[in-house]
Amino acid sequence: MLRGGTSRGLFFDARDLPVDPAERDDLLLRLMGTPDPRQIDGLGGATSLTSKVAVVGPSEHPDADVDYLFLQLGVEEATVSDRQNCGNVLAGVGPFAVERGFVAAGTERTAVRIRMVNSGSFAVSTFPTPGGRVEYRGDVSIAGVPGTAAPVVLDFADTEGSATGALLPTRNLRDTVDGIEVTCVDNGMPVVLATAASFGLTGYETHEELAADTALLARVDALRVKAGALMGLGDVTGSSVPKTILLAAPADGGQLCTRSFIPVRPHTSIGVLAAVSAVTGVLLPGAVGHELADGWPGDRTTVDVEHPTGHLLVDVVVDTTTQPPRAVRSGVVRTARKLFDGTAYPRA
Ligand code: NQM
Repeated sequence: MLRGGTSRGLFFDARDLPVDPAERDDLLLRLMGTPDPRQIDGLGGATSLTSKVAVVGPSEHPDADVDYLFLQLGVEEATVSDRQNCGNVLAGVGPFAVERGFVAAGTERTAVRIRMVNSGSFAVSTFPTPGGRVEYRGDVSIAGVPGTAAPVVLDFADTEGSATGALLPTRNLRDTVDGIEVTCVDNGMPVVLATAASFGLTGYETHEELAADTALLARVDALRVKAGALMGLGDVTGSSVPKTILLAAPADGGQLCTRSFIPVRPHTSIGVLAAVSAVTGVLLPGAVGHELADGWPGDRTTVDVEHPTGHLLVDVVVDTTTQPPRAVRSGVVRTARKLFDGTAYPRA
């Protein structure tokens, strides 16, 4: 069990799990304690951010050392979904690959090339391994995690169209859904961008205020179900994607203020690839929220994204000279920590 960024997950050697996906999913649900709002009889933490699974094994792809399949388990619903990536759990994959001997550690740091099986895209994870052992201790702090830890630097390539096949899955820079102007983007995570103002919000509401606003959550869900169909995702009722992200001008020294919904409950911070996708959208002239990028420094690619519990710095490069625009690269710094290594016992 590792914390990866602001998520926590169970990490498996792919060879230890049943090959049949239905059998695998049944086992994972029983290990996690799903379905149950408290997951009292399993290892889940009673939120979607702590009901995550990484299935990791050596890769046969020439450009990757390991394959990483991400699975999102439900909490109250007995669901297991491979429809989305998770850039937070990804932070634990490199260290886990070294711990399990899938990759030989360097003497100072190790770079692990990871194929994200969910989307067929690639990430390189670089982290300290002094003396050939993973060092989790360090002085980097990330919003939403107490204390400090060693940095895990994640670089992404080929994330555009991760779940939908296109950076702009509706083929439009803007669509109108339920009378609200949206931009739908998929650069690692399919997201629906709208301004907080279009929902009658400031964008600076706390997580608790948003979570208590059941009428708002119903509107967010209705919007994303319609947008999901426009994005070619079919009927996304009950599916973990797309996510909705509401945008506002920065209010805390950052460059973009966000409130995201995963997919309906508000996030306490923001997903890594969700933030990459949001920034990608805002960088596109004509997209919803692009006016917020007016004052962004032209010579820097690092964007400081505000969220309910702090800031996330993401690096995004988009080529807007082509039609349609192309995502070039993106990156983020996370931390990870091994929490527990042992034998888990599934509910019968
Ligand atoms: O967008 C939450 C998270 C995520 C996903 C979610 C993520 C990402 O914060 O890359 O990390 O979207 O359910 O872990």
